[in-house]
Amino acid sequence: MPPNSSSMENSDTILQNACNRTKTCLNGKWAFIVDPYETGYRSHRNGIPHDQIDPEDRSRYYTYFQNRKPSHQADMVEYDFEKAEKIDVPGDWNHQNLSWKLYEGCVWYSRKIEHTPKPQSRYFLRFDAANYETHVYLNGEKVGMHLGGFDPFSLEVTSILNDGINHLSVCVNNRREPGQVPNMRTDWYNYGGITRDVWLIETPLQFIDDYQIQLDNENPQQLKGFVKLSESISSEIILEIPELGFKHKLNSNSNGYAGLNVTMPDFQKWSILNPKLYDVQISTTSDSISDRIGFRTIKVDGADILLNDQPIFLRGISCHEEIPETPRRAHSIEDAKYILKAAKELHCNFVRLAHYPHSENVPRLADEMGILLWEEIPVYWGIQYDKSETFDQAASQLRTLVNRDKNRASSIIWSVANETPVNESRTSFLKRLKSIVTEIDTTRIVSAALDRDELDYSDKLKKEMHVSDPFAPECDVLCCNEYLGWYSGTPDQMEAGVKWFLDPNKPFIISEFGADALGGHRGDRMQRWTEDFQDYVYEQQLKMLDEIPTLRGMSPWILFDFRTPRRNLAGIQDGWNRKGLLSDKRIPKLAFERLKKYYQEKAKVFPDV
Ligand code: GCB
Repeated sequence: MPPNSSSMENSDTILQNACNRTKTCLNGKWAFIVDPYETGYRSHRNGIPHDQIDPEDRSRYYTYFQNRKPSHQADMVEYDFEKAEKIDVPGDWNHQNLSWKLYEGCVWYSRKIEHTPKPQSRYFLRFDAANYETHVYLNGEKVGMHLGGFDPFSLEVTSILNDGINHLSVCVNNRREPGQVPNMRTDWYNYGGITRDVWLIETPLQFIDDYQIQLDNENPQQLKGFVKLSESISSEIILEIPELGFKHKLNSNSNGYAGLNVTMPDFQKWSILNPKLYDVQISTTSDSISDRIGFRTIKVDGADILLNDQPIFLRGISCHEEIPETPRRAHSIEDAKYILKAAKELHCNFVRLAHYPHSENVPRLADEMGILLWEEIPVYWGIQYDKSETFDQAASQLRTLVNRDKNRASSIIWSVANETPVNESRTSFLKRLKSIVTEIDTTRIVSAALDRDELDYSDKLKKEMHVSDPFAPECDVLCCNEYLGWYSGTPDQMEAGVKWFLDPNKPFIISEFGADALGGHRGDRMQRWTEDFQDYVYEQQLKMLDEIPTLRGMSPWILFDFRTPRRNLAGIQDGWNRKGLLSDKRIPKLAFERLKKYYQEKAKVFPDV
């Protein structure tokens, strides 16, 4: 569907910490209609979306969002949500019915909401994610639309919500389009539907819309940030951390904004070894909200990454948000535990959340587990860097991610892109994305997974590596993906040594390396697709990386095998990328043990703080 710019989200509300607000959960069984010809969405004659046609001229037979019932026995209505199939929300549709496994296109969801709205309250429909283009209708009225598959959005419905039964209809379309972010080609599965929780959130008429409460990196006794109210009003705001006996009064200006810069009493810093979180309460005369926040500093000094002013090494792993055993898109807190616990078993202190924003459950759990995170948006490979609509979608996804997780201690790196082809429009695109991050958050590291200059897919390995991407100087930490021994040459060619030529004053992270191995497939270490070959690649990679003086971390590709329609080698791939250190059955491959041992040793040289 081409984006319908006339009906973007209906408010610019942030609803910071949405998960801890007064809310009604709308998860459960929803009615579901698969609508590949977009019959319920647009007119069959001219393709105009029904919701843009004058109600008088609309064909009343097909406007699914009106949820019509035949009014007499001769009346014609060609849909019926009551008789339609039922589907679990949240959850991708692909795993819920075999016939929807590879479906990409338009679907309709519908459910009733029984509610008694309070006169002194406002109401927002909150979708934690739906992939990719979503149109939301309540009681037959359009309340807004959203573009983006992995970012939350909130739509105000106060004036439409009736006392009693309300009818919610949601049209979701996951068809891949050239102008989207990501676009047509990725290396992951295009799970469709309402993939994360849905809530009806209640707020007072004037509420605390947003806040940022972080330590000042340069002055770590100082709490810095702001509180922003939903309305442009002057008001007293109270910030409390009860465990510390801390209470501080702020006054918002006439824009409803109050800057924060206050000395903290003695407190314990959040760290990998002691992921201490404090209950933080913010209140006004009309609203109050509570969050759990950890206070730490993160910065770069020469080639070091400093957590609370102490050098750290990021013992990482990359992961997709997928449960391979089903397989399905992951979304819940239990799913987040499944993934992060596996990373802990590998002795990781760092996880790269590739290649799109993962559910908010992940950073919240990582906060509790003391795991550091890389967060990213799907500016991936060759998207349309010269199109302003594409930039707007990337910018909106990035803004939403940074706003959502800017109070999470675990989140330390914002990545604006992955493996993007170097040219002028792409570099200016990435620079503009970086400035979007720094407008919101100056307390974290900004980077992108770049390519090395010697990018080739030949069977002979180059011996010297450089990263002179023009976006590299913009990155606080230099991050590079490389597949030496897999896509370039073979692991035996690495024995002779590969040298990296890098800025000696910047930390370096290898954001990806790896090799495919079918779990349980054993053989000669030079036999491709075996666990032995993958292990050999890891052996050579780790030897090579240890020679790089500025190396401060790595996130090899990848924790689990993952589904991807790009990988079609029968008997080996069968629709899976096999670079997981754990198979799709969660069984460790040889390289899992090798990396784990390497990390255990690394932790002795670079102890966690
Ligand atoms: C990459 C991509 C990642 C792919 C991986 C691969 O460089 O960043 O998304 O899945 O390579 O396995 O080829």
